[in-house]
Amino acid sequence: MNSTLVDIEKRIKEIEDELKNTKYNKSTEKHILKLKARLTYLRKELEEKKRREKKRISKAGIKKEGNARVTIIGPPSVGKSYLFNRLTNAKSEIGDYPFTTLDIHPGVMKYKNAKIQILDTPGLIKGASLGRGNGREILSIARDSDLLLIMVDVFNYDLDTILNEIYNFGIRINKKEPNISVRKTERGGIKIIPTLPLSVSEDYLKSIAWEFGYRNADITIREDISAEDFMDVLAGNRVYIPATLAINKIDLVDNNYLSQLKRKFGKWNPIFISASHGYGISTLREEIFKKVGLIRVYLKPQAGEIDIHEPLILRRGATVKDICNAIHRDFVKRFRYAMIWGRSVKFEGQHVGLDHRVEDEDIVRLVLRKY
Ligand SMILES: Nc1nc2c(ncn2[C@@H]2O[C@H](COP(=O)(O)OP(=O)(O)OP(=O)(O)O)[C@@H](O)[C@H]2O)c(=O)[nH]1
Ligand SMILES: [Mg+2]
Repeated sequence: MNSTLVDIEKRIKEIEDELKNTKYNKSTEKHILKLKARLTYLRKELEEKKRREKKRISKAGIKKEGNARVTIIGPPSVGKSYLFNRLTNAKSEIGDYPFTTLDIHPGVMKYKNAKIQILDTPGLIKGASLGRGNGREILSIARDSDLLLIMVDVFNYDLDTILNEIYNFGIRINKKEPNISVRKTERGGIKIIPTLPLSVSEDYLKSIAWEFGYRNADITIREDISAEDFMDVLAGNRVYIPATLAINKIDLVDNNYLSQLKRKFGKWNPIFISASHGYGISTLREEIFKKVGLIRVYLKPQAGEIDIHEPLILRRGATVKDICNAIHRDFVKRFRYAMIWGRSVKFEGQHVGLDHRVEDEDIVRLVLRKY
């Protein structure tokens, strides 16, 4: 680690400490916000420095496979590998000691015609986002996933540490990207242009933008946001990913204990499982399928029945063009129009073009030129 990295980390630590020791009230509000903005800025700088340095560090470099990618992430020994072995065709070592898994392992879960890549990762520990325990490799691969499967167990459920590390690495879970656009300008200072009333004052937002180095910019804000949301947008390297919480080893506790956990983690809608006994696994598979954002489209051949057993699996937001490409390279060239029955159209059998977006369970018939 070079000295600048250490420097930045030291400054981050100092600001974090100051934040911890500053009581929140009207008179400190502004100062706190400034500290937070600086913190975000420093974290971003740290991030970039580390990224540049990363070339040195071995990359996990795991090829994507299938229709979507899910990363299992959680503290050591909660049963990630046990679950991974159950969900996929692959094998990962299981052990009753922490850090049994040292590398990231890929496997594939087949479900409802979809192939979903699942990644088993080493236990995530405090400081992971700064590189402890292969943390950056784990979080890098998590950033590049369609879903995070956050896993804890009935005794080891320090979710806050995991969430903190995820957050500090620029991953925002179960949240949409804030609807803000930033346009740098030549002059005129920082202009905040809200399209609706905001709960954060414009002056605050301006001072944050200033901290981030903006001097002239038009910033359009199209929804009510928090100061954090705003910083995320200015920082610019955030990813927004859905997450599901699984709580493992329920075979070890009684119903009373489980009810307490349910209350504690209620807002997460966790899935309670036992990887070793198999409880809750089918619910979890279904949840994964739903949350990774896949849709099923049934193709209607020119003549004959729809093959409802064999849907085509696509990503949410896919268009007719994607369907063509998924079937045959030539189909886009030969495409005349498509007919659709289902949620994406106003009336049954509607004719649409290549850019039309399909929805889950649409029935699609492609009408093509002869060659
Ligand atoms: N009772 C019970 N034990 C489990 C369950 N799932 C896993 N275990 C045990 O928990 C221990 C850890 O399991 P692993 O799958 O290796 O845990 P891990 O999260 O992959 O651990 P690391 O790779 O070290 O991070 C092993 O002794 C497993 O047999 C479960 O559902 N119930
Ligand atoms: Mg493991």
